[in-house]
Amino acid sequence: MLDWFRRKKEPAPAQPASEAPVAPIVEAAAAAPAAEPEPQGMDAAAVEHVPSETAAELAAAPAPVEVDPFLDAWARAFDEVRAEAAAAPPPPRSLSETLAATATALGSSRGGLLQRNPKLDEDLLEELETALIQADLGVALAGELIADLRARIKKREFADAQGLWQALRADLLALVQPHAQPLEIPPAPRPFVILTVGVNGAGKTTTIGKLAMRFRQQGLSVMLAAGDTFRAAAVEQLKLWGERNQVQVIAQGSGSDSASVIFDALQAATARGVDVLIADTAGRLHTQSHLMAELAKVKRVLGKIEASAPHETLLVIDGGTGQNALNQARQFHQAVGLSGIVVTKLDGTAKGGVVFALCRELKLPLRFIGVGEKREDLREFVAEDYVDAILPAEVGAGSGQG
Ligand SMILES: Nc1nc2c(ncn2[C@@H]2O[C@H](COP(=O)(O)OP(=O)(O)OP(=O)(O)O)[C@@H](O)[C@H]2O)c(=O)[nH]1
Ligand SMILES: [Mg+2]
Repeated sequence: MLDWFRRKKEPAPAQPASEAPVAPIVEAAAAAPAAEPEPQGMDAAAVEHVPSETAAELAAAPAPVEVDPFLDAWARAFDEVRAEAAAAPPPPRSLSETLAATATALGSSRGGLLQRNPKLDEDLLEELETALIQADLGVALAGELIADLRARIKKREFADAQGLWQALRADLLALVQPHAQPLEIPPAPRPFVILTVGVNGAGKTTTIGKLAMRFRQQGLSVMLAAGDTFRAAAVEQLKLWGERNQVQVIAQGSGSDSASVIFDALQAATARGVDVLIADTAGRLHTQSHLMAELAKVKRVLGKIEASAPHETLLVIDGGTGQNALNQARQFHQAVGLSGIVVTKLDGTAKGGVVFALCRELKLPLRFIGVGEKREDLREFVAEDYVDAILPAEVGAGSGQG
C-alpha cells in the first residue's frame, strides 16, 4: 500500500524563469527511498493508482519502521481521505453564505446601499456604479448598466429605488441566463473526455476531484489522467482525489510528456469502457505561447485516438483574479478552443461580479462554480440562484436589517 509515493522521484525538469519554483514537497519526494523505478519517456507504461485496498490488506500491512516525515504526512493524508470518503458529505453551505463577500461589495448585504440612498437620484446611481465596480463586474459593464438605468429613470420607469434594484437584478439575470448551461454527460461517446486547463493555482485539480465525485454520484465510471507532469506533487494531489472518490488515476513520472500520459489514459479508459475521463494539465500563464502550444498538442494527440475528443475543454478560473480572468479566458479560448468555464474560489472573494463580465465577453457556457475546497463545494451554475445570492430581491424593502 502507498508504495507509489515511496518510489524514487526523477529530478524535476528545468523550468522557465517565469514559472513558479518547484514546491518543497518535490524535494522531499526526491529524498524518498527507492522501491521501484519510475517509468521513462513516451513509451513507458503508465503507472496506475488503484484505490481501495481491502480492509484485510490494510490490516496485514507491516508497520513502517523508520518513517520519513514527508511520507508519513502523505500516509496520514491518505488515511484522512479514506475516512472522509467513508463519511457522508456534510450538507453544503447555502449559496448566499458562500457568496456573502460579493453580496457585501454590492451593498446588498444588510440593505446598506438602498437604505442609505432611497431616492432615485444621481447619488444612488453613483453609489451603485461604485458597488458594481467593487464587485468586479468591470468598469465597462458597470458603466453600461448604469447608463441604461439612468435612461430608464428619466423615462420614469421606476417608482422608487426598490424598482431600480429589481431592474438591475433582471438585467444581470438576462446577461448570464443564456450561458448557464450545465455539463451533461451524454450517453455516447464513451469515454466522454474532459480536458481541464487554466493558469497556475486556479483550482483545476480540485475541480477535477469534485467533478469525479459528482459523476460517480450520477452512476458513471470515472478515470483521471495526471497530465500535470510538471510537479511531482501534482500527481500525488490527483491520486489523493482518486482515493477520495475511489477512481483510477493514470500517471507517469514527473517530467514526462503530458500528451503521452493523457494519450495512455484515453487508451486505458477506452479499453475498460470508462464513462468519463478527466485529464489534468499543468497550470500555465496564458501569455506563455510555448506552453499554450503544448495544450494544443494534447488536443491533437487525443484526436488521433478519437477524432471527437476532447468532448469538453474546460477552463478553470480563480474568481478572485477579477478582471484578469477575462484576458486568461480570451487567450485560452484562442489557443485551444474552450467549450466551458468553471469559476472557482467564489467563496473567498468579493469579486464574484466577474462572472457577469465573463459571460458578457466570452459568451461561453458557464458550467460550474467552486465555493470551497471540499469535494461537495462545486455547484452547477444556476443563473437565478447566483443573482439571488449576491443581489437579494428583498433588499431595500425596509426590512430594517441595515
Ligand atoms: N476556497 C476555495 N479554495 C479552492 C477552491 N478551488 C480550489 N481551491 C484551493 O485552491 C488551491 C489551488 O487549487 P488546485 O486545485 O491545486 O489548483 P490547480 O489549478 O490545480 O493548480 P496548479 O496545478 O498548481 O496549476 C488549493 O489550495 C485548493 O484547495 C474553491 O472553490 N474555493
Ligand atoms: Mg493542479
